[in-house]
Formats: sequence, C-alpha cells, structure tokens
Amino acid sequence: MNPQTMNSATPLLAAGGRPWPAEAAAAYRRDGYWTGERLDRIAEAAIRATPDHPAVVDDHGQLSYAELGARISRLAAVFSHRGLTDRDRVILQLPNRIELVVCALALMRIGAIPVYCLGSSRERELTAVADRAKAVALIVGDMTADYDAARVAADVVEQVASARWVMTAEQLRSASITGRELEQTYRVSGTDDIAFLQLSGGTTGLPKLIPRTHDDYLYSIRRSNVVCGLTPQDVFLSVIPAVHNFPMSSPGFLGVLLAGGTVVLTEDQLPGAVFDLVALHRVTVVPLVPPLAHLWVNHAELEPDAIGQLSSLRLLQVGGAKLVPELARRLMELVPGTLQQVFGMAEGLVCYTRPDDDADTVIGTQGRPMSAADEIRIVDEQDRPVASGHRGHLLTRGPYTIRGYFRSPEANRQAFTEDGFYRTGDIVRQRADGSLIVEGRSKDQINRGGEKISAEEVEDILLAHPAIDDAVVVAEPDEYLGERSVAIIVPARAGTSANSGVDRKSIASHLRDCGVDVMKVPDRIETTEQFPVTGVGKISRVRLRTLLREQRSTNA
Ligand code: OOB
Repeated sequence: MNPQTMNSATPLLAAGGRPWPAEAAAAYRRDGYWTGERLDRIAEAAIRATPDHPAVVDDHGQLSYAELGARISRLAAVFSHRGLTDRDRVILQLPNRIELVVCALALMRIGAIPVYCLGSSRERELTAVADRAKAVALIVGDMTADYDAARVAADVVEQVASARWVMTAEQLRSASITGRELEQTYRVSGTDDIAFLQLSGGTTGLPKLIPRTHDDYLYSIRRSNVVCGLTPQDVFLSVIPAVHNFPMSSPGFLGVLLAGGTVVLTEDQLPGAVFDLVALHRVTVVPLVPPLAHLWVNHAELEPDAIGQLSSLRLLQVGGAKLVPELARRLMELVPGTLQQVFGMAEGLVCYTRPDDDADTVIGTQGRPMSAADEIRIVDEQDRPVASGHRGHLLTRGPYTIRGYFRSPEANRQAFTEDGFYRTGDIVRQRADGSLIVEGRSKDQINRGGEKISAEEVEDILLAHPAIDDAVVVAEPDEYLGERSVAIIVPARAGTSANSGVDRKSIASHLRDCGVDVMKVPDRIETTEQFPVTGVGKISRVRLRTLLREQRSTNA
C-alpha cells in the first residue's frame, strides 16, 4: 500500500498556528535535538530487544512489548478502516487503562492527531474542544454509574459539524481486523508536524490547544530520560491521569516505553491501594501532585508498617503545583533520597531537581531547566530583565516549547513575545545555580491541586445564570489542595429576577446542566453587593482575596 512519505501540503502546524522559524528549526536539527523520528515508534526498540518484557499493566490486565506492538498495529488498521487518516483530529477521553496507550500510539501511527481530554471534561468542554480542533471522531471511556460518556459524546457529534462518530473503550477492546489488513503502511506528514494536541490549563474563556510535534516531544522525553536516569529495569506507576503532560512525558509513560521499562496505570488513587501496587510491581518511579503526596505521608503516619511497601522507589516526583517545604521535608523522611521536584507546563519547558542535588535544593526549589537549549528570561511588567536573583515573570523559549497555540491568533499575541518566548504566567526567582523558585502567578488561574482552572471560563458560565448579575472567581489557599476556587457573586437585584437560588448547590447544578467540567465547580460561593475596584476601575482580584482572607479569619 502507501509507502510512508512526507505529505507535500502545508504542515498542519503552519496552517493552524505558528511553527518554529525555519532558522531555529534548522539549528535544532543540526544540533541533534530534533531527530526526525516518530512518536508512535517510541516503543520500537524495546519491542525488538525485549518482546516478552511487560510493557503496560493496568487494573485489569497487562501487555508485553510484543503484544503492545501488535495491538498498536491492529488498532491502527481498525482506525484506518473506519476512514481515519493523516491529520484527522480525534478527541481522546480515556482513563488510566491500557487502551489509552494503545489508542494514542495507534492514532499517531496513521498520522491522526489525538486531542487529549481529561476524564472530568463534560459536554461543554468537549464540544468547544472538538469544535476548535475540528475533530472528526471521539473516543471515550466506558459507561460508569454516574456518567454515560458515549451519550455525551454522541451529543457532541450532533453539535460539531466536523465530528462523525464515537467509539467507546469497550468497542476498542473488541475491534477486530484481518491479517492482510495489518500489513498496510500509512501516509503521514513530517515529524515536524503536529503529533497530538493537549489542552492548556487556560486563562481564557475556553481551553486552548497546544500543538506538540513528534520532533519536539520526543526530544523532551529523551532528555527527561537522561535527567531521570531511566533504564529497562524501571517500573513506573501513573496514579494521576496519564493524559496530563507530567505523567505522559516527564519522563512519563512514554519515557518508560522508550527506555524499555514497565508502565503501571491505575484508576485507584487511595494510598492504601496505591502502596499495594508499588509493593506488588516493585515500582521505582511515581509522579504525584502535592495533594496526593499529602495523602501518602498521612497514610504512612497512620500505618507505619506500610512504609516498607515503598522500598523499591528510587524517584518520587512531585509537580504540577507548588510543593511547600514542609511537605517536601515529610516526603524526604518517608522515602529518603527519592524526592524530585518537577516544574513544567504542557506548552513545553520542564525543570527538574536532579537526583544528586543537595537537600536544600530538593526541598526549596522547583528544579532547573532540563535542557541546555532552554532559554529563560525573568522580566518585569515592561519585559525588562530583572536584576539577577530577583523575582519576575518567567518567559521561555526552546526546542520543545511551542511558539503558538493551535488556531488562536488572538491568544498568541498575548501569550508569546514577538521573538517567540512563551509567557508562562509564573512569577519566579532564579538562584545563581540556575534553580528556579516559583513564587506566584500572574495568570488568572486557579491551580487546584495541579488541575488548572481558568477564572474567566467559570465566570463566563456563572454570568449566564439568571440570578447572577456579576461574578468573579479567585483562588484561596486550601490546606490539602494548595488552592481552591471561590466564586464571589453579585446577585441580581431583587425584583429584576429571582435571586433566591444563589447558593453552592443551585450554582453547582447550574454548572452541571451547562455540561461544565466537574472540577471547575467553585468550592465556595460568596455573595457581595459590589466588587472592590482598582484605581483604573477594574475589579481588584488582589483586594478580593484579601477580603476573603479577612472574612475567613473573622469566621474562624
Ligand atoms: C504541568 O503542566 P500544566 O500545563 O498542567 O500546568 C503548568 C503550570 C505552570 O505554568 C505552573 O503555573 C504550574 O502549572 N506548575 C507548578 C509546578 N509545576 C507546574 N507550580 C509550582 N511548582 C511546580 N512544581 O503542571 C506539568 C507539566 C509537566 C511536568 C510537570 C508539571
């Protein structure tokens, strides 16, 4: 059939956004960062070298490398038969199960582009994302007691013109194909084109799409493997949803497949069950977000005998949100010598503390950029570099940091400098040794235990409520989550419309009715007569946060 060839049409990356300038791309190739390999071939070396070694294990079964290779080829053929082809975007909303890995790699094998969505996404986000990506299909998880994913996906197909069909995890598992059809190869675009789209945590009304190429993503994985010292003996456990960039590529399940190790995926986050899994599979690497790390130390305090179950660990990674030094210290005591802080973003840049760093660095910093080619600028409000060691806005550019979101010219003007630096929205300080300390954030976002929520997105939805005149969503500190979301609402004036139903329950059910991600429902709702404003008449989020703090301390 078709030989694998470069497609002559304009790369989708160029059509849908901003690729790296030709000069930068040539330099990244020349200097060996971009190697022209395909992401879907990431397990190829291990498939050949150790076909019988366990590749992926989940709560229901496992696949050896040979079986993984065969499953990817078979599913690629199934997809091809269903009419999927190069550059077709496919929404992928699958839990931590073997199908996620097989499906993502099978889509990429035929040049189709997975668009990773979180399990908590509901109709509103799925529709918006499918629409922006011009997705042709949705692949979703099995029906659960409280969510009928296939029905919601079918509704999305109704609403989005480009979308044609839905497949469930169950259908993926039972899809069959004949031997002859397996022989085909596929026509795919170049490795400098989009491999997949990831959702940005977002600061705008709707999530933006992050286009990652085969070349840039493979480099970030290869480099992560070096920094983290991955070997075929490593056993990696993903407790956090594997569609997040952190457990996918830092070094993540993809790094482990590249190294020929074993990936364990679980849907159970309770520390008792997770500790059992660590002991059972002799897990060596686990990425956690701070709330899960919290659960781990609490569990170990309640059940000191359980600590022995963690003896195989060599790398306990914590990232996605700020790890406070107190929790870092407790983790150091729980599993000495294993803690690694990871500060990264789906847009690119990843920083790690290194296994041989001293305790102060591991406890007190979020690590340093992983690549010598990562360019860092720390600037003031006018984009001028701050004095060394001072805090400022973090900007970054490099061989695996995107130059633009997919089809978002407006957002790109704000999120990138003219010379291609990404404005991370993080406020950092850099030590003389290059280590970064995350000190805050300038973006309007709530980091709810690693899950990012755009304040503007939730505000827009609240404003559609008939009993709400105005709404602002801000973060407030939470002992367990780090931050939680508070909506401050100006109820509609009595007489103009019903303002009786402005409590969390009615708001929560309003948001659910709108098909909003369950995670985005505000943790707390407050009402006020009017908002404090800044000198230029804008709503002051800083003042709001202070007011909330005052309110809490008077209530306490
Ligand atoms: C990771 O990626 P995203 O895209 O979900 O979120 C990125 C943002 C960063 O800009 C920063 O605001 C925050 O999450 N963040 C951290 C952090 N790690 C991420 N803030 C403080 N300390 C940290 N260690 O979250 C992500 C992607 C790859 C690797 C690790 C995390």
